Amino acid sequence: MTLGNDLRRALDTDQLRVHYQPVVDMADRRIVKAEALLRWQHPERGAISPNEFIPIAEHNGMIVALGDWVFHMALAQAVLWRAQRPRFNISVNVSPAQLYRGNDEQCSLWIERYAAAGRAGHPVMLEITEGMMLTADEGVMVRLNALHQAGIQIALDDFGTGYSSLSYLRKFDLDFIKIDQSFVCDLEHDAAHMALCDAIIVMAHKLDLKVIAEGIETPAQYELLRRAGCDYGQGFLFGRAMPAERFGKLLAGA
Ligand code: G
Ligand code: G
Ligand code: MN
Ligand code: NA
Repeated sequence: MTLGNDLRRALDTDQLRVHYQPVVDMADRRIVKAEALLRWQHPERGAISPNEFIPIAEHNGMIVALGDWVFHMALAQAVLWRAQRPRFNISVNVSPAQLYRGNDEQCSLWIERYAAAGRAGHPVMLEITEGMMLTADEGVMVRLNALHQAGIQIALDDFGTGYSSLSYLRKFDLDFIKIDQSFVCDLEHDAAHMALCDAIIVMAHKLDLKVIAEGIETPAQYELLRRAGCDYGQGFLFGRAMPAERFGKLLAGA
């Protein structure tokens, strides 16, 4: 049995879960967003990282069904949580393969469901990576722009790690950039990384984009980024990705 075949069955047999990692407002550390992250509990092999199974899903086409499922789950969850926390939203990672030719139907469906869920206030947004855009064709751009025009916000993930980070800021209609965790992890010891974060935040704001810093693990990193004007933060300091039930309790208590 290959992992690819197992993955086809995983979705139908309840082995997959969507976990949620908190994203806080840097001003007061209140949870205002979450990132949806897939988890797979394989019956024999135990937990398998998305780093391992997402590429397989992209290769065998499963990514379309998987991605659709995550979008659906995140949207439903966001609508629920917005009842207790207005403006709360959830970001969903998107693979380029989901936006290739032939997937217009999926895009239309997302837009429809999104509109039905009440798009005012943006219950979900999409995360795309710079890496993903390397392989993007014209159709991918067209579909992304259609989603954006329907009110679905877009974040550029892993910012700073790609080939041509800056050119993407011109090519797409974006709302957020997410500073990659590799720039954040040693912020308090590395003046160059601090300078890069400072510059990214200033530039983003001039372009009317909000900034989410990823991988914040220490109070010092939080404080430095807060003072630099970073809008939102994500990382183990605020919480790891967790099951929906636990996230709901955290929201209710915080
Ligand atoms: O949560 P973790 O650090 O293990 O995630 C590893 C990688 O898997 C991250 O780069 C993340 O973006 C990716 N990933 C997690 N869930 C999804 C998903 O639903 N769709 C896609 N395309 N990637 C995902
Ligand atoms: O590639 P993407 O940014 O979508 O993936 C996010 C990944 O980063 C997830 O796998 C998540 O588990 C991981 N992550 C989130 N916060 C932290 C953190 O504070 N430190 C580290 N090392 N990893 C983190
Ligand atoms: Mn992401
Ligand atoms: Na990232």
